[in-house]
Amino acid sequence: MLTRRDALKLGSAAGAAVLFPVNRLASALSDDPPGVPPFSLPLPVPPVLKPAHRTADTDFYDMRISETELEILPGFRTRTLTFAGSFPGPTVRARRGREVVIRQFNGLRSPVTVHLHGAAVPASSDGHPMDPIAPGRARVYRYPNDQRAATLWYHDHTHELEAEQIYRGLSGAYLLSDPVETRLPLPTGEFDVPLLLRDAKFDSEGQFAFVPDDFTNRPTVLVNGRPQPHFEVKRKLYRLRLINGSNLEMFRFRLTSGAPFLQIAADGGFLRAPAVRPEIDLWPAERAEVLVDFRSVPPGTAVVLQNAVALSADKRDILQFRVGGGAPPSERESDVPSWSRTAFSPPRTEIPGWPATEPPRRQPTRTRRFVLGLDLASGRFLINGRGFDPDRVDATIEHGSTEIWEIVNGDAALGIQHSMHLHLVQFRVLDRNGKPEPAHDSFPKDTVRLYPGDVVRIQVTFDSHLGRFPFHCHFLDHAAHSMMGQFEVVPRR
Ligand SMILES: [Cu+2]
Repeated sequence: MLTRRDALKLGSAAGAAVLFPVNRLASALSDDPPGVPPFSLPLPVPPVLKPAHRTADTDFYDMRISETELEILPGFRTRTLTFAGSFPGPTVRARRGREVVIRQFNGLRSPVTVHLHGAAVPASSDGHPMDPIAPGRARVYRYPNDQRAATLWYHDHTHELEAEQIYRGLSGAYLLSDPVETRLPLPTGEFDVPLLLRDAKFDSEGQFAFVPDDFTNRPTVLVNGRPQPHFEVKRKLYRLRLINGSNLEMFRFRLTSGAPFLQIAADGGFLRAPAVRPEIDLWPAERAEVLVDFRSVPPGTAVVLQNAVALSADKRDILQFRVGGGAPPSERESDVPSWSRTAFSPPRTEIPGWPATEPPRRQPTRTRRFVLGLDLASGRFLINGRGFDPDRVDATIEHGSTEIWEIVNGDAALGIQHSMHLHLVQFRVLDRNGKPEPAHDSFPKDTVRLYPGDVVRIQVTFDSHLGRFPFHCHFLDHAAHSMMGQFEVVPRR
């Protein structure tokens, strides 16, 4: 089994040879993806979905999931799995306290489920892998939006098909806002931009080429569905919602200007305090909301968003910001201190009105341990030595309980990264290998990174919905190969 570390040593072509049967390697090498000059395409922003109708407390939406031919690479029609014909899917904008009801019609030939990642929803609306929408059928998902403002995302979760179906297009942003947020001097409208990033490989026909677990051979990063786009920005403050929608790609974001990000939110919403971050790690399914400050950047400047841990130079430059002219900052905006001129010197990070709330910490009642590891004999990815079994519940939890889960990446020797995502909840990462996790990576989180050999402890309170929910590695190709379990929240006795 080739490890990521080995692949780095070998270089990607030799690495691919170990992974692939020979015939497949030959076709992979001849199938050069059509080249697109860097920063030649404009960044699209996915459309915001319009409700079919609204009532006093609920927004109703309709989406059709279908295969659609789209121009992702200039001059090619790529068969893409889409929500409402859009790639990425249309953005759903929800408000805390207003229910969202989405009717999803499955126009594919395969089953699909729709999971709203990071949301506390009833089990019947969770999009459990074993609860699919059959081809030609529809299903209604109900999202109560009874949680803090957050950048969530929705994606397919069909048992064993999720990795391929997400890879072929099935994901989109779901932005939950909160009255607290509207009182903060944060950028809105065209200055509040979701960036859904993901790995891809295209064949010579411009079609998505999917080879499971083939992380050394996905040479393209798409941002909102385009390779290496450019984004014409004004000299303003921007709120960027970074969503890693990759199957396998790991990012360490940085800006070529040397300016840091001001991170305001993690997976499940606002941090207790904004954090100045020269670089931000984001693994599959993780989100970070950042403020990027172009207010004092000279017009005509180009700033590139890069991945400092890209496996190849081609994948390092992700998105180019082209700074145009623009009006001086608005009054509200100038409440947020400028830090682009003072790169890496610690600027003030206070934002007036910042909520700075965290739920009270409860006393945990028990600790569970989960070890993630590749079984070399079967090639399956396992948790505590077992693959996913829909009939098995791995943890039965009384409603209202607080638990500590100790999660171990057992693949130190193989050098394989894993992560852990729990449906339904936001948790607190307590510590990593005995050291406290930095605040920006601690709470609120629903997906946690596990470097090879890591032992990470998280604290979780199960006080929302009852029922059976999955937990799994969010390297999708691992999840699709069995690295998944289930917990069940039962009424308190
Ligand atoms: Cu994994």
